[in-house]
Amino acid sequence: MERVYIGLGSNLDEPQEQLHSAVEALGQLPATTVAAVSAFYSSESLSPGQPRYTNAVAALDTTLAPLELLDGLQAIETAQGRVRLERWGPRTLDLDILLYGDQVIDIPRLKVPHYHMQARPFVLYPLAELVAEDFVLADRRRLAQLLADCPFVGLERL
Ligand code: PH2
Ligand code: MG
Ligand code: MG
Repeated sequence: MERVYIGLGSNLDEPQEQLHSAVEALGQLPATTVAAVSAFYSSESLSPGQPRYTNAVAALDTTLAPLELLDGLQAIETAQGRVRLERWGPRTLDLDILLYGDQVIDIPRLKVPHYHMQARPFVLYPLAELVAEDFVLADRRRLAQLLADCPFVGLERL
């Protein structure tokens, strides 16, 4: 059994509803339970000219292997109308594996810890709600240090 943290994001078609539906779908993945979900946060898109995002982080306990979990997440994205047109395009649902236990994974389909998560307030602040103060990421970075380097700017807790 591994503790896994998933980043959820949406900026199309009622983002808050998309996130609620996604949490329910995560709980229906085989061999997986949802242990906790953070508050939802609203922020500007990193890509200029796109609608605002709603983001959250969910903690899962699962015995799915990393790529089995990734397949499950991509099936949920597709079921909720995700269309992959352009990189970083607007999306109904984005589900990213942020952390998978204490594993570091670097294969073409999957990089864990998730690239860029250390600099994204809409990932770090919801994650911080779900873990202890002295939490250390799989690649040994301390969450407290990442938070100190990533101000709570432009983030609105919903
Ligand atoms: N995801 C992106 C691009 N830009 N901006 C915000 N605020 N939140 C996101 O989740 C996000 C983004 C691509 O994954
Ligand atoms: Mg993403
Ligand atoms: Mg993604």
